[in-house]
Amino acid sequence: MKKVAAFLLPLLLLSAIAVTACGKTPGGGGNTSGGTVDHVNLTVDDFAQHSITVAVNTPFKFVDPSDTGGLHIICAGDNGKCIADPNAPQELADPGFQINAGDTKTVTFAKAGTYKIACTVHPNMNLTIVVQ
Ligand SMILES: [Cu+2]
Repeated sequence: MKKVAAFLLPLLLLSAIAVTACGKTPGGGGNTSGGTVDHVNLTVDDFAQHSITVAVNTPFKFVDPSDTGGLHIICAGDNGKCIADPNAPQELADPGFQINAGDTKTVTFAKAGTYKIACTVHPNMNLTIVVQ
C-alpha cells in the first residue's frame, strides 16, 4: 500500500501544477493577434486593474457577459470618474456608454496612445488600454 501512495503522490502534484499552468491569462480576453486583443470582458479577471494592448483603427469590443455581467457605464477616465480625452473614441466621452449583461459595445481607437478607461458604476473598475 505504501508503494502505491509513493507512486501516486508525484502524479497528483504534477496534475496540480498542470492545472495551474493552464489557468486564465489575465488582462484580456480573447483572440489575440500580434500581441493585441480584440475584446475585453467586463469582469474583475479581465478588466479591473488590468492593462491590455489593442490595435489602432480596428474594431474593439467591450463584452458584458450574460452570465456574470451587470450594468456598467464605461468612459475614458479613472476611479469611477469620466475624464475628457480628446483622442479617445467618441463613445467613451463623458458620460460614457451604458452596457447591460449580455451586450457588446464596439468602439474603434483611431489614435495610438495609452487610454485609461473607467466605470462610473464601479470605481474599482480601471482598465488601461494601450493602442498601437
Ligand atoms: Cu462596472
